[in-house]
Amino acid sequence: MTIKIGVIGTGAIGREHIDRIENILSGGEVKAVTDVNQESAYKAVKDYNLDATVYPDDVALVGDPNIDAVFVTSWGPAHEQSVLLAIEAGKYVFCEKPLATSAEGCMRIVDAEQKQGKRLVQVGFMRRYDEGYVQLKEALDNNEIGDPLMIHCSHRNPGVDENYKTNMAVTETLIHEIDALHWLIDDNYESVRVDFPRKTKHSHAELQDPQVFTLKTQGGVLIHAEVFVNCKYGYDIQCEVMGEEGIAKLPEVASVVVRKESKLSSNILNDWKIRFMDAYNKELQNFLDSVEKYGEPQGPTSWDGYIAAVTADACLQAQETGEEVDIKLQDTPDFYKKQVAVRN
Ligand code: NAI
Ligand code: NAD
Ligand code: ISE
Repeated sequence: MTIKIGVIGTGAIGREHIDRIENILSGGEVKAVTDVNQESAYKAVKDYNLDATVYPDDVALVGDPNIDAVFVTSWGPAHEQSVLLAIEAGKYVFCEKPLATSAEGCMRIVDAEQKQGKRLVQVGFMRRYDEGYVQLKEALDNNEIGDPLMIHCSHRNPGVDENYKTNMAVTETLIHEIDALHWLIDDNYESVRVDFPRKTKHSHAELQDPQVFTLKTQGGVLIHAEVFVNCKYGYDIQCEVMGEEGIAKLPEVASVVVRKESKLSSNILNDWKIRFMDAYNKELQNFLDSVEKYGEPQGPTSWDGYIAAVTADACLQAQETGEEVDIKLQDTPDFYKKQVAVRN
C-alpha cells in the first residue's frame, strides 16, 4: 500500500522531506501540500513534479479524505494546531520538532491522541536513527563503560541569521540534545542551569552565543551541553559519555584523511541537512513502514515531545533567571509505556 501524504509547510525541511519521500524512500507519495506562503507550496509541486493538490490551509488539507498521513514541517508555533486537526481526523502525523512550543500544548496533543485509542504521532527527533548515536546507545546498553557519570556534548552551527534569538538556542537547537541524551542513558532530567561565556563577535544584539547548559538527571548524571551557533568552522555535533569503566564517544563523520604540504587534514561538514541525511531517511522510512505494517508509528512519541517541551521550558526559565530550575514531569501514561523499536 502507498501511504498518501499531505505536507504542511514547504520551507527548507518540508522540501527536503518531499524530496526523500518522492525520490529516495518507498511506500509514500505526496498528494497534497499547503504553506501560508502559497507561492512556496506551488513551487514545491513544480520543483518536485508532484501529482498533488495545493490547499489554502491546514484545515482544508487535513479534510482531504484521500490523505492518510500529515507531515507538519511549518514553523514551530504553527505545529500544535495542525497536529490536533490531523489527530481529530484520525490521520497519522509526522511532526517536526517541536511538537508544540509549550508543555501545555504538547499535553493537549497527548490527550487528543489517547482519546483516539492508538498512536498516530511521531516527532522528528531523528538523532535516534543516526548510526553514530545508535552505536553509542548500544555501547551504553551493553554496559561497555559501566554506569554513566557525566556527558560532555556540543551542538555547533557555522552561523545563523538575525531572526535567531537567545531562546532559540533551546527551542531550535538544544532540543535535539534534550531528546537524545535522556534516551541515550535511559534517565530523566531533574534540573538545569545556564552559563553564558564571553559572547562571540560573530553574534548579534539579541543572541547570546555561545551558551552552556548544565543538566542534572535523577540518576545523578551531570551533563554539560554547549550550544554555539556562530562557531564559523562548520556544523559539528559532539557527544562524549564518561562512565565508571571508560569513555564512549559519538563517532566522527567519516571523511578522507589527507597528508599534504606538511599537514594532516580531513573535512568537517557545514550543513545539518547532510550531517543527518541518513537519519532523516531512516526515521521517515521507519514511519512509513510502521504505519503500513503495525498500523502505528514506532518512533519518538507525543510523550517524547512533551518531555522535550517541559525540559525546554525549564531551560528558557534558566536563561531568563540565571537560576538552577527544577524539571518536573508528570507520570508517563500507560499508553506511552510500550517500548518502541527504533532500529530499522
Ligand atoms: P522554514 O521557515 O524553511 O519553513 C517553514 C515553512 O512553513 C515556511 O515555508 C512557512 O511559510 C511555512 N509555514 C509556517 N507556518 C505555516 C502554517 N501555519 N501553515 C502552513 N505553512 C506554514 O523552516 P524549516 O527550517 O523548514 O523548519 C521547519 C520545521 O522543521 C521547524 O519546526 C524546525 O524546527 C524543523 N526542523 C527540524 C530539523 C531537524 O533536524 N529535525 C531541521 C530543520 C528544521
Ligand atoms: P522554514 O522557515 O524554511 O519553513 C517553514 C515553512 O512553514 C515556511 O515555508 C512557512 O511559510 C511555512 N509555514 C509557517 N507557518 C505555517 C502555517 N501556519 N501553515 C502552513 N505553513 C506554514 O523552516 P524549516 O527550517 O523548514 O523548519 C521547519 C520546522 O522543521 C521547524 O519546526 C524546525 O525546527 C524543524 N526543523 C527540524 C530539523 C531537524 O533536524 N529535525 C531541521 C530543520 C528544521
Ligand atoms: C535546525 O532547526 C535543526 O533542527 C538542526 O538539526 C539543528 O542542528 C539546527 O541547529 C537547527 O537550526
